[in-house]
Amino acid sequence: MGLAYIGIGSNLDQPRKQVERAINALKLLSVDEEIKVSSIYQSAPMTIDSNSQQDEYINAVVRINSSDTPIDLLDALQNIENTQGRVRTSEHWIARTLDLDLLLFDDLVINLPRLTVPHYGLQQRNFVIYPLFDIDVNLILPDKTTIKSLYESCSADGIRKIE
Ligand code: A4P
Ligand code: MG
Repeated sequence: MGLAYIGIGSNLDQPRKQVERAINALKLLSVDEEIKVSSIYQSAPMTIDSNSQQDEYINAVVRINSSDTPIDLLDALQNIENTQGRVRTSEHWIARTLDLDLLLFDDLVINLPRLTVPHYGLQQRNFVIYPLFDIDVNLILPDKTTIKSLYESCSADGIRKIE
């Protein structure tokens, strides 16, 4: 059994509703339905091509109690993405109905072809750091970085709490 932190992002096809559906689906993955949900944020799209026109994202983080292995959990997350109409292409960072990232799983460090934990962008993205801080102000990453230090040093550019 482990505590899994899952980042939710959507910027297509009614993003706020997509996030709500995802939260409900994640509840069903948790062994005890005792899940923690962060505030909901709106954030400027981080894109590869700065000329690309994408809508703002809705972002949140959920913490569940999982009895799955990390790879089984990743499969379950991808099933939820597919159920919510995620179209997968070889292109990264394109607009999507739903993106679920496994940010942390207890204090595990995982480097598999399909799965890197902690998620590689965690320490650089305010739309991940803010909601993680909402869920647990005392969170410590596997490399001993505290979420509090990331929260205090990260920029608030482009992000606002909407709920
Ligand atoms: N993968 C490896 N590690 C993980 C993990 N910890 N969690 C693999 C989830 N997946 C993981 O992901 C590509 C592959 O990563 C998966 O097949 C899985 O095996 P994907 O979701 O198909 O593609 P992607 O999301 O386009 O690529 P990537 O590099 O994962 O992008 P990110 O980091 O997810 O960023 N701007 C704002 N404001 N808010 C956002 O939420 N999100 C993104 C996507 C871009 N811009 C954004 C936001
Ligand atoms: Mg992703």
